[in-house]
Amino acid sequence: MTNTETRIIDGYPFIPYTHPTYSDEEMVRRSSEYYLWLNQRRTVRDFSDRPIPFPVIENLLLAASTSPSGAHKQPWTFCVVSNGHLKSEIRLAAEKEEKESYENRMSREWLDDLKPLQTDWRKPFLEVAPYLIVVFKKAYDLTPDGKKKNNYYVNESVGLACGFLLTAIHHAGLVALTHTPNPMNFLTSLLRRPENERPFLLIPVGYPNKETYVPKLDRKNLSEILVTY
Ligand code: IYR
Repeated sequence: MTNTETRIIDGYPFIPYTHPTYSDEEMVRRSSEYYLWLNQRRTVRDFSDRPIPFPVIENLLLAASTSPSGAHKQPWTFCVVSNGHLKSEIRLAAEKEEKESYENRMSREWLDDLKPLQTDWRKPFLEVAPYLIVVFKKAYDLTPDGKKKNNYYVNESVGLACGFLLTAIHHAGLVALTHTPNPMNFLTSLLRRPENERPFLLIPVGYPNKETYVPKLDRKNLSEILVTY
């Protein structure tokens, strides 16, 4: 019988935690299989407009929200946009900023670095993808009576949640794009977010279009990313 009893430590409840463990061989096999599966994830810019059931999106966000966060503050809000009119407004505003960025704000080096990806200021996926998940970070929380409550390691926390979200999307058989229109404050006004929230990432989710191509890119190998001591 496993112990399911809550223990009170210094006035705070703790519950027993168990997690399956594996033999060394099994761990090598499982970790390798997971890597091979995750390595098939690609950022996709060419979406189909095929609809996705909303419960899928809800599950993806539940998965994202299992991410660790500073002091367990969960400093994130996920705005999900499927309304065609709003998607068009987002596209229009994003393209306005992106055009300015590509034509005047980004350095030559940056533009050259993007050439292998063949991106430009046009963002049709903002209207085509069935859902846009706009992730906001909460710089601080607001109590119902308007008091500010601190959040901690907000960028790390929300970045981790977005990573969890991307793997969940991959697991569901869907694709995503981590889009960062710059600046993105137009999302605060278009989505009428409160003053404590800042846009973090815009993630279109959907099926890839038929005959989608992605850039032929290599990932760094272990010797480039691993230092052992
Ligand atoms: N935000 C622009 C530019 C862009 C920047 C990076 I760094 C990328 O990896 C890809 C694009 C855009 O979304 O096109």
